[in-house]
Formats: sequence, structure tokens, C-alpha cells
Amino acid sequence: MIRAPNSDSMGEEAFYLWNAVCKLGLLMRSITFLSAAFLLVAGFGAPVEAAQCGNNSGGFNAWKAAFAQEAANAGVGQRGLNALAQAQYASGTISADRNQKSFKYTLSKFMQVRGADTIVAQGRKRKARDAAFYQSLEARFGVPAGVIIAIHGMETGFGGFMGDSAVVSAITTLAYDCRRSDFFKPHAIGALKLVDTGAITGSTKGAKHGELGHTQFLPGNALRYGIDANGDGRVDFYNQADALASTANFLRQKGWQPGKGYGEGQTNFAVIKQWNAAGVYQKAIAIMAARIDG
Ligand SMILES: [Ca+2]
Repeated sequence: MIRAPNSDSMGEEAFYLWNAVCKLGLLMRSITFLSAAFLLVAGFGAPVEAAQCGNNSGGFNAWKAAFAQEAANAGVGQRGLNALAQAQYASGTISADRNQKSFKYTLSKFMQVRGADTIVAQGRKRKARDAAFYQSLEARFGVPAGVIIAIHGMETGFGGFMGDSAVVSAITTLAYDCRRSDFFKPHAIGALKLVDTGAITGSTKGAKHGELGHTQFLPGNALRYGIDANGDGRVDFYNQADALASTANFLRQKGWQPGKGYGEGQTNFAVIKQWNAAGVYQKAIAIMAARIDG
């Protein structure tokens, strides 16, 4: 049977779709309301309107139905659309987003708080232990080991903690939330396309803003810069080789110049700025990288 949607969460658009679903009820017995809504939107040419953002969970289901049309138009396939249908409003992501603290530390305080000395010490060991791998990254992308290792250490403690929020739910919730919808929508589309390719599933976990894997790529960047470095045919941001090669690829595509310096004021420092917008973060990466490479 088709389950009636929760009236509390039904917007005008969802109501329209629900009526249409009821008319087609005999056809739709075995599928859920949302799947039916997606089929109508994607398959039967229902009117297209931009998905309406919201500031709480109330409009999320109606938004998902409308966003499915935008996603389909952007090339998202059935697996991605199914993951969207199953996405849950991520309250934890929204409270984290509302309470985000800006980087107000001085550089030395920031480096202390983030454990820069430990990252450098561990990073030097990692570089020595896996020298051939980091040399292959530099040969292919031009980015020295220290930069990749410093980012890896800073983002997840070398893969020690990669997050516990469902990526598709987190990123679609941020795309729905009115605050920064335009910024997150392309990443939501990216996440759904990653589901299409098999790089992630609807239940893959990441950080609060949907960042993925060892170096915490936002999904749109993951889709664009992802590399299958271990040759298993799949881009997997939870595989260290894939994630680090993808990070080097990101930096190269953003203009990294092999052989040029990356310290503050040098050519490649501008590329480090593309990785993270916070000034203290950028400087900390450059300093730690030089200590790892030195
Ligand atoms: Ca792979």
C-alpha cells in the first residue's frame, strides 16, 4: 500500500504530488510515497520549480521531491535518486553548522591546539616508511610528500577519525537549509553522482558537512578530483592511496607548479589557499609540510 505522508511535513508541492499519486494509486501499490513522487517528477513531466529551502525539518521531504528533478536534470541516475529519497534530515549537521566557530586563534595557538608537533613527528615517520608511494605522487602530480602528509594529519589524524555523519543526508540537508543552499547544492548533486558511480552509498559516513574520507573532500570536489590510485577500479576516499592521490590531483588541477616553493609568499602557497579558506590553516599546512619534507 502507498503510505500517506505525514501531514505535518507536507508542503504545497508535496500535496500536489500526493494527489497525483493517489490518482495513479493502482499502479503504485508497492512503492513508497517518495519513490512515487520522484517517478512523477522525473518520468511524467510534472511542473518544474526550484526546490524550496527551509530552516527546519518540516519541508525536507517536499524539498527532496523537488530537488530530485534538479538532480535528474543534472544527470543523476536512479541509484543517486534512490539515495536522495532515503536521505534523512540531519539535525546534528545543522546544529554544527549554526555553531561553527571561526578561526580566531593566532597561528602558534592554532598549531598547538591542532597538535602540529605530533603531526610533523608522525608525518616524518610515515614519509620514511612509505617513501616510494609519496615519490610516485610527486612524480605524477608534482606535489611534495610533506604537503599531502600535513593535510592528511590535519584533516583526520591520518585517517584516525573520518566522521560519523551519513554523507548523503548531511549534504542534502545543507543544500536544503536556506543559509548556504547555493554553495551546497552542487556538492549534493556531486554526492548523488558518487552514489551512481559506486564510490559511496547512501549509508557512507563522513564529517558533519558531508566531507569524505582521509582528507575530507566535499562531495563535489570528490567527484571532480577523485583518482583510483590503487587500481581496483573504484575511487574510494576511505582507501588511503586513492584519497591521497586525489588530494594531490586537486592541488595540481588548482595550479600547483612542480618544483616551486609552497611557503607563505611563494608560488604554490596560493594553491594551498584553495584547499582551505582559513589563513591560519593555510600557514600551518605550509609550515608543517616544510618540517616533514626537511
Ligand atoms: Ca581505488
